[in-house]
Amino acid sequence: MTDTSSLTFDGRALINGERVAARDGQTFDCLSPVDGRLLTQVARCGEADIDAAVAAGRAAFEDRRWCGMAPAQRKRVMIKFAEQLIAHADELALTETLDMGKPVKYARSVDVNSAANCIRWYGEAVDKVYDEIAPTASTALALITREPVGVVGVIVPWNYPMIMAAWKIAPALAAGNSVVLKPSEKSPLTALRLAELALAAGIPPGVFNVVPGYGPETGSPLALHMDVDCIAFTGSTRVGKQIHVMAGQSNLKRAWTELGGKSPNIVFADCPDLDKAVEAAVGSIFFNQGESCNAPSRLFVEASIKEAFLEKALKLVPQYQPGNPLDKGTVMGAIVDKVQMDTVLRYIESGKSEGAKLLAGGEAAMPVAGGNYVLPTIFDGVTNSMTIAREEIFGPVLSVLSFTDTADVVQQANSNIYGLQAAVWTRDINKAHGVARALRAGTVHVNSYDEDDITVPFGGFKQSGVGRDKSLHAFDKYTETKTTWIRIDSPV
Ligand code: TXE
Repeated sequence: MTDTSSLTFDGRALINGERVAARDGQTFDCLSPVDGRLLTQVARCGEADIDAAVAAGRAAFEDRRWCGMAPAQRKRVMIKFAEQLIAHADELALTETLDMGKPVKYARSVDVNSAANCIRWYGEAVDKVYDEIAPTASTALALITREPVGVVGVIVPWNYPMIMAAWKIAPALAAGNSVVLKPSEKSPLTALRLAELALAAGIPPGVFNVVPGYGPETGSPLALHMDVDCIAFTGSTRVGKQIHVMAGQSNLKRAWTELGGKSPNIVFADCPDLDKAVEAAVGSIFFNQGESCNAPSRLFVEASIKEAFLEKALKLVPQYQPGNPLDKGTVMGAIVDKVQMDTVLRYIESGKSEGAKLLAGGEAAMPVAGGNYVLPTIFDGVTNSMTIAREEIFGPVLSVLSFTDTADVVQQANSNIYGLQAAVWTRDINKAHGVARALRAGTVHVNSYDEDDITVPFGGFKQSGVGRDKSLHAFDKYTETKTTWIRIDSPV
C-alpha cells in the first residue's frame, strides 16, 4: 500500500500569487472517496473571491507581465512548469488518488504524465506558431495576427482533474492569457498545487489563479463575470447549456464546452482481432471507474459473434474488481463520491427494471470501509431506447446491444443526443471508412479505442459540446484574430 502519511494539503485559494482564505472565511470539507477520511478544508469561494481573482488576472494582462514576455522566454517558463509537475509526480498522483479515487498507478502513469506533456507541448508551440499575411493586392499589406483574448475562466470536472485543467490552461497560458480556474468541489486539491508549481516555474503572480468552490456559488459568478473574456468548461451537458446562457446574458464572452458522451463501439463479425476488440471494449469502459466522457458505454456487437464476444468479455471482468486505489496493483478504484455512486446504482436499477439482462456486477462493493465502490457491470439485451443506453451513467456500466444490418447500426449509433467519440471494428476497409464517415462524432477509432495524442483535437458533435481541446486547434479558442491593413503607396 502506498504510504500517504507525509502528505499535507492546503485548501486555500490561490489569487494573485498568494494562498488566501475565502473572503468570508467559509470552507467545505474535502472527503476522500477511498475511505471517507477528511483530507482538508477547502476555501468555499464566492463572488467576492471571483472578483479578486479576475481583477488580478486583468491587472496581469494589462501590464503585459506575461503576454508581453518574448515568446522564447514564455516557452521556457511553460517547459519549466511541466518539469515541476514531473518533479512532484508522486505527490500529485497520490493527491489525485486520495481526492477522487482513481488507482494511484494510473494517476502517476496517465494523469501526471499527460498533464505535464500537455503543458510542455503548448509551451514548445509558443515560439513555433506563425501569423499570416493575406494574399491581397500589392497596394496593401494585410496582416492576420493572433492576440490573447484576455482573462480566461476555466471550469473543470472531477474525473481527470489535472488533465482537464491542463487541456485548457496550457493553450490559454501559452497564448498569453490570464487564467482563473475553478476546479470541481469534488476534487480541488491538485489544481491548487498546479498553480503553486506554475509560480515556482516563473509564471508571474496574477496570471494563473485558482478559486475552489461549488458550481452555483463560484462557477456561475465566473461564467457571468463582465470582465472575463472567455469561459472554457468541461462537465455535464446540463451545466454546459447554462454556461452558454450565462455567456450570452453577460458580456458575450467566448464560451467553449466539452460535455457528455454515450459513445458507440461497433464490432462487426469480420473484426480483425476479436480478443483485442474485447479487451478494448471492457478495458475502456472500466478505466477510471467508467468516469470518462469518452467511455464506450454502448457496445454494438454483430449478432453472429455476440455470444463468443460476451464469453471472452466475462472472463476479463474479474480483473476489474474494485480495490483500494492506493494499492499499486488496483486497476479499478473508488467512485468520486456517494452522490455519484448512488447515481450509478440508480442507473443499474433502471437497467434491471427496463428488462436488460444483468451479466456481471450490478451492485456496490466495499473493498475499503467508508469508500464508494461499484462492481464492474455488464448488461446484455439492451435496446437503444432504454435509459442505460440513452443517458450518460459515468460509472463502470457497459450496455451491450446487437445488430445485423450496417445501415441500421449506424442509425442506432447516431440516434443519441451526444456525439463525442465512436469506434468501428472491421477488416473491410470500405466498411471502416464508410461507417467512420457516417458516424456523427468528434473522434472515430477504427480497430482500436485507446489511441490518444496531444496533437489531435478532442471534442464533440451535437450536445457533446462546442469547440475542441488539444492540438493547435485549441489556440482558436484562446486567441482573437486581428486583421491589420497597411496601405502601400509604392514609389516603384
Ligand atoms: O458535473 P457538473 P457533476 C457528467 C456525468 C456526471 C454528471 C454530473 O454524467 O454524472 O455530469 O457530474 C461546475 N455554474 N459529467 O455534477 O455539475 C462544477 O462545480 C458554473 C461529464 O460533477 O457539470 C464543476 O466544477 N459551474 C463530464 C463543473 O461545473 C457549475 C465530467 C462540472 O460539474 C455550475 C463531469 C453552475 N451552475 C461530469 N454547476 C465530462 N464530459 O467529462 C456546476 N458547475
